[in-house]
Amino acid sequence: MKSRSFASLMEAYERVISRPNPVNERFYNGLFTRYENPVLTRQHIPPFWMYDANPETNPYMMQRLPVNATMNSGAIKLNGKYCLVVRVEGQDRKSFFAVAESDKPTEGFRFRDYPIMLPDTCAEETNVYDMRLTQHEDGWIYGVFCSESKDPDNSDLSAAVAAAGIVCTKDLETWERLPNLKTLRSPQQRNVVLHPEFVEGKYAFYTRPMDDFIETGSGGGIGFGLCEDIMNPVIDEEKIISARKYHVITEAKNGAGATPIKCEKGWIHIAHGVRNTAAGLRYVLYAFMTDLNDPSKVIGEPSGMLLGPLGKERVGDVSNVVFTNGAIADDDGKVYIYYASSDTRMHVAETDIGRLCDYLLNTPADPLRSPDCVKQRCELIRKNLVYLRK
Ligand code: M1P
Repeated sequence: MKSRSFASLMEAYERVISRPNPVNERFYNGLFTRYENPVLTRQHIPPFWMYDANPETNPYMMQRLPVNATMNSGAIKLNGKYCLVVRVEGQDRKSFFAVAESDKPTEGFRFRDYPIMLPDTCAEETNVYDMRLTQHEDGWIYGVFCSESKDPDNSDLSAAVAAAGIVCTKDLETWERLPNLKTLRSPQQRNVVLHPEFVEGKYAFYTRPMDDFIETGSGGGIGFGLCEDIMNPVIDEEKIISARKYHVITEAKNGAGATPIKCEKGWIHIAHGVRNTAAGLRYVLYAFMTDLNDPSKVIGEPSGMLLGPLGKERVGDVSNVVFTNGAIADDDGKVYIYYASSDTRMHVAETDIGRLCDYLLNTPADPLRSPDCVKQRCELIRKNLVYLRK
């Protein structure tokens, strides 16, 4: 094979970054727009993160530290830029965080020169991933992420413990580490999100109680808990606000996703739901709305999924998965939902507050049984036929 020059690798990388991302015109559901291309793939990784650029020490111009995936990203608009804190996974299976930013919400994302160096405060912490970013009313931007360690009490090599790590920043450049969140009644936590406002004068977290690393066990769904002091974050009571149920999209597990978006009608939550199939776990996005004054009270809960994997999105390292941990509500009312497909690459779906509110408040709830689903559909057909045959 012919070795390439580092300059040609840089040219190919620049072509990927500047590639336009047209709307996917074949897709329509009245709720959101999909785009043709992912917004981030491993091709968006700067070559100088992977290759040794010096041909004297790298005569074959070979990748020395390859990257496997760019996925589950926290999102925030900061100083006019659309910023993603991306979960970058090396080929060594370890994830780390890196900021990719763009002047446009749907294309042009470029990584900053260096990944984030998180303060390394715990020798047992082996992997970190899936950061949710919250611009809190206390003035700080918080990042809440999964901090994973080997389970010291289990001889099974794959047994792990998941906890919620917390960092804070003002600029996504300098990060301070806070103690991990303690939930007194749940041994493990993943998919924890900090609410952007104080509730009853306290910090409010969406949690996902789990008995085990993979299985949530008795963990009944997305929880909600208050904590007095973010510098010593402890939650003693978690109230389940979005429960798992038999034969719905959240049967196996669910988890909070993007930081809730505030609008006139309530708080918009975009989460993920998981069910089991003969082909393995299937992850989809779903949404619900909670009360403006009590973000733990659900006031809109449409039936089924908001967004599922489509076409090429279905295939990747962990196939049949879509996952979100970041959305940006823009000043003009548009909402960009950043989601990863199959634990491999990042996409964006575009919608707006008006559509999301209509979806959340006017889509019927899941009637939970097939006969009632048919009745629900027949009622829609009946109304339509009356209207159309007038
Ligand atoms: O592989 C799919 C997802 O699995 C986990 O989600 P959950 O905690 O709900 O099982 C996460 O590890 C996530 O990173 C991953 O995308």
